[in-house]
Amino acid sequence: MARALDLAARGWGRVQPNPLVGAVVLADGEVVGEGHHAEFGAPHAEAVALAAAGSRARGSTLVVTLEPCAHQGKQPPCVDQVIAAGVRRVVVAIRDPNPIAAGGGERLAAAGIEVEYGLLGREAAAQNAAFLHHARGEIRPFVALKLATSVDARIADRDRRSRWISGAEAREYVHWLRAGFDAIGIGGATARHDDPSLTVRGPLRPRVVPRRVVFAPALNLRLEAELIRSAHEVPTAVVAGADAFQWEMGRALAAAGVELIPAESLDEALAALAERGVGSLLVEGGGRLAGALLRAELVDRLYWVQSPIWLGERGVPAFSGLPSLPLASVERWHPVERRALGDDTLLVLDRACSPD
Ligand code: AOF
Ligand code: ZN
Repeated sequence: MARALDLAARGWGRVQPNPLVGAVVLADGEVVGEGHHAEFGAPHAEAVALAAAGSRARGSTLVVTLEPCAHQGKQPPCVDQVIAAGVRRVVVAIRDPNPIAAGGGERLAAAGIEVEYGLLGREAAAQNAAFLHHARGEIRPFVALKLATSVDARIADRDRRSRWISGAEAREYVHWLRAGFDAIGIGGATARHDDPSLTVRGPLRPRVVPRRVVFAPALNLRLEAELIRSAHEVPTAVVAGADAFQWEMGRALAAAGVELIPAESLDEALAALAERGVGSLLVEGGGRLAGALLRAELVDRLYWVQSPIWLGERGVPAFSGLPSLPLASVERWHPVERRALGDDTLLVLDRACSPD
């Protein structure tokens, strides 16, 4: 199953809003076929793995990260292919919560196939967090915060300089990460100070280029900013109060090709993004936007890259404006990944505990 999860991850940036799925066919203790869902609308992982196994799939065990589908969608139902291939046993990490596709396990069992659920279920749920978020009926986008900080959780030095807090591996990781999100967000102050381009510049080409979203309630932006200057090439939106767009700056942004999204609150902003097809949003700072999203309980996941430096008390805090609750009543988040990125450390935390 660990191998199937690794295979599934290869679909990152290419399959959303569909799930990441990986599958392995085992016969006589040996891997005889592997597959993953590689492209939105393309063959499902199980079909790819079974095709690779060929006749060796007869009597085999199919290990798959998501319950095989029972529906005719852009692809035929996987359960029919599993049954036709003569698979004896199917090991599933998580059930398919998509009501249209669900019920595959029961169909397999009815055909006399042994079905087990839950192996590495937590890991599989974490891998498909955005897909599961929407399957639960959530309308707003899946929201992740990505922050690169010092050991003392500062996102910039005392002069607000933040470039190169983290090292090359971490920056490469961020480009990979961006490719799997529908939108990349930042706050207005960060757009002004850092002038980032928020594009995907790694080896992984996303199927759909993530749109860039600047949350700038006061519309305090510079037209010369990289994000604005390139708005005709890379989709870019600015979220602000409806009144702000009446000003000169609103007209100038529209003329620069920026989409204006009126919203009076973060809730409204996320609803407006969802209406525009944004299912997942990666927010890359700054501290005020991060703090506001956390306060409003709108963050589902935190990608935290910590670098071995200290920026001190005058450095810019990663999360500003959070209430100081007594220890007994603070919410505990759940680590879903910890790993080294060069000298930096990646910690991924989920707010909700994924189901087993
Ligand atoms: C995938 N890839 O490997 C598996 C999926 O429209 P379709 O035919 O691509 O079906 C999409 C649904 O099929 C998806 O929401 C999920 O419930 C189920 N399984 N989907 O994209 C796969 N196994
Ligand atoms: Zn399928």
